[in-house]
Amino acid sequence: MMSDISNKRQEVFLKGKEGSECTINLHGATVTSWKNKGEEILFCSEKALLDGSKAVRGGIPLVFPNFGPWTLGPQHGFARIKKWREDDAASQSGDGACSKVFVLEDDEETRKLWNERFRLEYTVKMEENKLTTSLKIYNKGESAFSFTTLMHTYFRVDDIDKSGVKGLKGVSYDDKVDGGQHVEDRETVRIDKNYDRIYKNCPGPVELIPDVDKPGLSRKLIASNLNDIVVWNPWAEKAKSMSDFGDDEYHNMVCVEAGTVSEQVSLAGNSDVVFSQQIIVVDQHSKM
Ligand code: TA6
Repeated sequence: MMSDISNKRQEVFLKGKEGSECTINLHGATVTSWKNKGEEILFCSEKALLDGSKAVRGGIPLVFPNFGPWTLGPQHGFARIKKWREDDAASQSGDGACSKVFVLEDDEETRKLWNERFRLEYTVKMEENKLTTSLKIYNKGESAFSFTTLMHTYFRVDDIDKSGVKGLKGVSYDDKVDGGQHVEDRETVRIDKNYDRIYKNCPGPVELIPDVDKPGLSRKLIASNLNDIVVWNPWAEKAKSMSDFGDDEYHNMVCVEAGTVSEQVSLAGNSDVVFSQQIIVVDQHSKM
């Protein structure tokens, strides 16, 4: 008898050596945890809902087919709140890597919102010191469709006041809090208030430095086809307004999100495109 799976955790695990483990919830195919050699790299709110009632507040929610407020449906689109299925046949493991593949296709519910035929194939690959998330988007229809997409990665930090983001100097950004367009002039962006910025057409990898007093430690984000970087922290006031986020949890997270959001992507009928990010744990002090 089919259980009511919408109310149960539907988790899939990738297990590696030395305490490395990745957890993916079929709700939104959301990576909810990545422990690299036992160290949790991602942030997931203790109040996050995993029962399918709303997007997971943490990990790596997937944004498709629309980043931000959407006249046709829920903010950030439906991909992060739909139930995905695991493609068992595509799972792989060996030579120090293991991966799982998840699939979402259009259905009556999505077509009511966005009348397009699509197939999404999402691959989560875990290696030592690296997590790669790749999203392949197929347009199953005959005519082109347009979308924006983003990997909404929540990184864990011990203390937001000590953290910083490198690699954004000289990049223009839309400031969604204070308004206007600006150019970043800092080598390291420090977060000291509500940040909600879209850095556009970033030339290269960005790095999250969890503690600027330990510059040898970072999380390097190398994106492919995802040229915009969103930096977000709700800070104190917004944190209090979020029921699935602890009032003080803003101290322990920062979102650094690779996406293509500043312009719509047009995908021709019967074709596909791949977007991916590599998150690399850098520890320059570790033994080579
Ligand atoms: O990525 C930044 C952002 O667009 C913010 O504006 C904020 O809304 C955040 O996403 C979280 O959105 P959510 O719909 O998950 O509450």
